[in-house]
Amino acid sequence: MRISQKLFFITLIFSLFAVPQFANAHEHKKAKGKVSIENVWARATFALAKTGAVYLRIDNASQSDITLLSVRVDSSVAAEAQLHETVMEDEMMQMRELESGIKIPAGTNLEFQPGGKHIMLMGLKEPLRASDTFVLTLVFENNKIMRVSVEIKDAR
Ligand SMILES: [Cu+2]
Repeated sequence: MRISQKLFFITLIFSLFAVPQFANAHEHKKAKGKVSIENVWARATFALAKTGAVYLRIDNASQSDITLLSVRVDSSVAAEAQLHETVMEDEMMQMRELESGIKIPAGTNLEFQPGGKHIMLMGLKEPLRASDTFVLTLVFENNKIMRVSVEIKDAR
């Protein structure tokens, strides 16, 4: 096997085993030493919306620092997904893309929430309808990939 094929298979195997743990409101199981993605949801949009936002929490209970590099959704959901932060500029709330990703030190959490860091969907193909779901792919450093199901909620 050539090196590139080997790398492909290693990546594939990793992504098969990197099944994220979904948080459950009633039971809080947290495996020690793992990276888990919790409370994944997106806000339902109005009919003609071209952008949407996804929120979630990344719990890095592992011994190593990790870096979230980028996020992706299928092109049937949106043209692009970006990591954004909200900042105050000239007394105005502005959004800025975090192009070099976000580091999550070992033993810490990263929270994406309304008014703060969020995952922005640009060029929505269809509005996000409450109770629908779609898949979000999180790409970490070292070719580590996690896929989570995003639940769309009516949060007005
Ligand atoms: Cu944004």
